[in-house]
Amino acid sequence: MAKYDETSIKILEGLEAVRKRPGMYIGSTDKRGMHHLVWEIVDNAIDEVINGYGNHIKVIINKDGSVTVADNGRGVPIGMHESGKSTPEVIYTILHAGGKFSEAGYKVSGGLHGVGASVVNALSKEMQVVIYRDGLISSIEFCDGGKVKSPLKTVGKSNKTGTIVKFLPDPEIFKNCNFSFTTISERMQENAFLQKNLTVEVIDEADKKEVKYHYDNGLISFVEYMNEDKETLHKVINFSNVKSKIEVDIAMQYTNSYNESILSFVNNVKTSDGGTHEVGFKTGITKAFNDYAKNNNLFKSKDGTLDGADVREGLSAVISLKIPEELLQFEGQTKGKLGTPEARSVTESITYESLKFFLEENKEVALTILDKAMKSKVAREAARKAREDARNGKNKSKIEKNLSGKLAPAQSKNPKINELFLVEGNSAGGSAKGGRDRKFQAILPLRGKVINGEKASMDDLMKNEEINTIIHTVGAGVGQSFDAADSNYDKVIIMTDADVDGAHIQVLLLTFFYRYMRGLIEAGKLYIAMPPLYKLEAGKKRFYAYTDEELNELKRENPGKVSIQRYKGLGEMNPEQLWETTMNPDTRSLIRVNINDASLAEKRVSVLMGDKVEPRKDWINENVEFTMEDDYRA
Ligand code: 28F
Repeated sequence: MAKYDETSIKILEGLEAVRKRPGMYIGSTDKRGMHHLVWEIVDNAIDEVINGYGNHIKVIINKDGSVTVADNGRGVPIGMHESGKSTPEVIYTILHAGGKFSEAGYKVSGGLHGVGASVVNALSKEMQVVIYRDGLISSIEFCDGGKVKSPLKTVGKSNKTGTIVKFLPDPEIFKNCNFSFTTISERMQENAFLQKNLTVEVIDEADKKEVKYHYDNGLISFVEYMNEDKETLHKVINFSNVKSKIEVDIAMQYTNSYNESILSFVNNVKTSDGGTHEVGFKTGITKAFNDYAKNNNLFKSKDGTLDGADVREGLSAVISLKIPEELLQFEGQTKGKLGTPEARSVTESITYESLKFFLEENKEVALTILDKAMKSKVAREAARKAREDARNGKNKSKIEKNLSGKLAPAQSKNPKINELFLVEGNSAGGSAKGGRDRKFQAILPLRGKVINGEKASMDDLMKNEEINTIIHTVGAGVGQSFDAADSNYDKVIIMTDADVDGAHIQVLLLTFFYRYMRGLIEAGKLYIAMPPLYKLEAGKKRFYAYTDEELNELKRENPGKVSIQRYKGLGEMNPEQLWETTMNPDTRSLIRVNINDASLAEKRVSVLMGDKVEPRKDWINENVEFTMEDDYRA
């Protein structure tokens, strides 16, 4: 490795630019953007570990809203830079001082992140960096978006090495945000899965919560974790190999569920949109299983083949590649898709060869998986036929009759403005029909509990009346044929009671949308309505509170005699009240359902929907927030 060179730091732009347009650097200034600050700092610590320095990373959410990240790597160099400033000052105040990760001979990690620590500083009210290195403890402090408050100075002596960064996001930039222990610990756990020697700790000082992750079995543990609440068909299959300088490590396991869940990483950075490595993996497993089936006469007809989708039913897999910098290529707007062409052929051949060998050695496992794949093939062919029948007008009148009884359609036929409310229960449906603006709002009351999306197969789902009605009302197809552009509605809004049952129905519906109409979520068209929890009347004035805090505030603002009603269900509101509080675009709040992390959503969905009761109970009590990230006021 080349010696790092402090002159290699490039000085490109001032921190002002970052403060002017934060979105350009961290995506957004909501909760997600604020967490991005943590990832930037954590990624630097991870890089140090990937390079073989240090094995422990700690993240602390402090009581004052700041975050501390610490590693036990080499410590940021503390010498002087040619500019007359200390190296840490340069690194933390000059944008793209990330010469660090390339010219400095410091091996690149992901190549995806790395807009760097200076961006975090630019967007922080306070930042402190403490460095353990060269027998010294050195500290530098910044404030107000990267102004030096106290230059680098020695504050003590120590034989330890490492870097500690503490920062407080600027409240003027991140409004009403706070750090989430769950979000941070989930991401850190992922890091621990990918880096066998790493121990991570996450501590929430405010809520007194603490977790520690360390996995000796890496990807195997990752897949076991993904399938924790599912019924698995065999032990995790794990293989790895290196070809053309590309290192491939894969773990995979089938469950009795109907869903596939493939996660991929390149140099420890998640490739959310897949890319050439995923394509190669899929081709590799399809070939390996087809070969095996053919060679063992498992096909009924001579020209039988299994589709990729059949071979992936019930599959959970993690693909991790290490690619040298010169071969790295990312695509897509968020650079979450691997473009490197070699990654495709390398992953395909490693997968094919390793799996072929495995199947030959493990006949029982091979037959179990193939039996499932064959069943999938039969079911999918049946579903395809049913869809074709529907397209050709068969059964059409039946569907329309079904719809006409339940759906209260909007007068407008404009998919750019129309809204569809999915309403729990018939009585609430009645209020919603009475209260809505019929010009653009349609109401679909749902009876009973919607079918469980995790356990049901596509076939079962299509037979369920509630689900069928939703599919036909939205009118944009389902599963692989779903296209959000065909949706009859700009917003599909789930409206349930604000109680545990309501939360459960929400989750069932979310599961269904997540599995079978994911495009609707990705297009930002799925919402959750927020009915008020309380009505407070003071004299002639009437107020609504959506949280307990709001209620307390209202009580403070209206001293004296007040009457408070707690709404147990939507049905308790009359149509006018429901309109005013929950449906009127001028006064309501909606939560936009936002799945930014399929793996975690997947995990949550299976915790909730899987066979085991305990995790489900805990989840409902703790996480009514689910995958809803931003509070979107429409
Ligand atoms: C809590 C966050 O940021 N850890 C880091 C290092 C180590 C080196 C380094 C970082 C040198 C010249 C830029 C040390 N010794 N944790 C962290 N640990 N950065 S950030 O180098 C930065 C470059 O320009 C390091 C030798 N080489 C590199």
